Amino acid sequence: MKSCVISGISGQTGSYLCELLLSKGYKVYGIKRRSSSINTERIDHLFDHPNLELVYGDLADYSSLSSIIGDVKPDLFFNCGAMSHVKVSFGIPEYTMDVTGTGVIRVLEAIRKNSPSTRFLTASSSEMYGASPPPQNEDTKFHPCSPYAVAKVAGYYATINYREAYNMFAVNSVAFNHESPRRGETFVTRKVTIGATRIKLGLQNELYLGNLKSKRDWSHAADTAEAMYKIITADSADDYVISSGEMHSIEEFVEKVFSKLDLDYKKYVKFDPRLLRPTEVDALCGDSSKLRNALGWKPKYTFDMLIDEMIESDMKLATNEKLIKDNEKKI
Ligand code: GDR
Repeated sequence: MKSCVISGISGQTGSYLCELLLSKGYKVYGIKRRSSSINTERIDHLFDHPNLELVYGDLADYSSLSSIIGDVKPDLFFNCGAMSHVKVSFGIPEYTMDVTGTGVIRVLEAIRKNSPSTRFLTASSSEMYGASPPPQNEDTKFHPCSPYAVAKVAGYYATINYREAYNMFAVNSVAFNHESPRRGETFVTRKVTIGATRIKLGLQNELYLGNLKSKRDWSHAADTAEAMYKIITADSADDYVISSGEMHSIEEFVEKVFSKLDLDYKKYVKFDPRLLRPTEVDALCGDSSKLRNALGWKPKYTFDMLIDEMIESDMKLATNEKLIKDNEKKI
């Protein structure tokens, strides 16, 4: 049976990859960080799956990675783990470099020493382009604008270096923003769909946001996971951009979500300067023609389908919350 290891399996993209790899008949080993709180809700529905096993490990701890890779000798390794919040990385730059940057080197080293035929893919990021204007593709110059992006650039080049130095199958997927109902609650899209649905049901009156002028290229994380699988199983090792090719401002996203709920966002959205970043990435729009032409990838979701799915899911959560609150009042 083919096997794979996924770091960051409890995160958004890791959870979609886990479903995808299980559906393709892989034995999936998910790396879970030791924590006193439970944080596996995105994969809890797969808990009883006979081909899923969670193992303890940490991108900051070489020995755990080395023993997992040495024991499993997987066919594929997906590195989705990271300290992935751009704004947070300004507050903890050194930790971000350790986990998001050096973490890639730890996995590569563990593979080189214990299982050199394992194919490795790391989730690189459109944040690496930073201040380079759109459209961005595999040839665009990097100009990282945050400690997170700097760490991702380090991981990107480390991956290419291991490919060239040791002839390992080590590749980068350079994903632009990817969202879904499983998106972390502090990223802007999910913050907006949670806030707007709660406002619709009278559970909150205001939503505080930062810069609404920046522009992003948003895909669905399930489409991104499909692309990552195509990249790691391609005939030859290469790096690919994953993107929808559409660019929208944060304000457009906000306006669309609120108007789908028959709300005027201007009445509810407030500005909080604490949410601004010391350096902002103004505009990202990916050109993924290399991936589409060479590997036949095509996203299943449109921008509107993505938003509709996120609203529907958060509306269910808000409705449950309201029911509980209304019942509490009756008791
Ligand atoms: P990003 O995603 O930084 O692009 O990185 P995020 O959703 O955090 O920000 C997108 C844009 O929205 C603006 N913004 C806000 N952002 C957040 N989080 N919270 C707010 O209240 C808010 N108000 C406005 C931001 O300034 C920014 O311009 C994501 C992460 O998932 C990375 O890990 C990944 O590599 C890239 O996408 C591709």
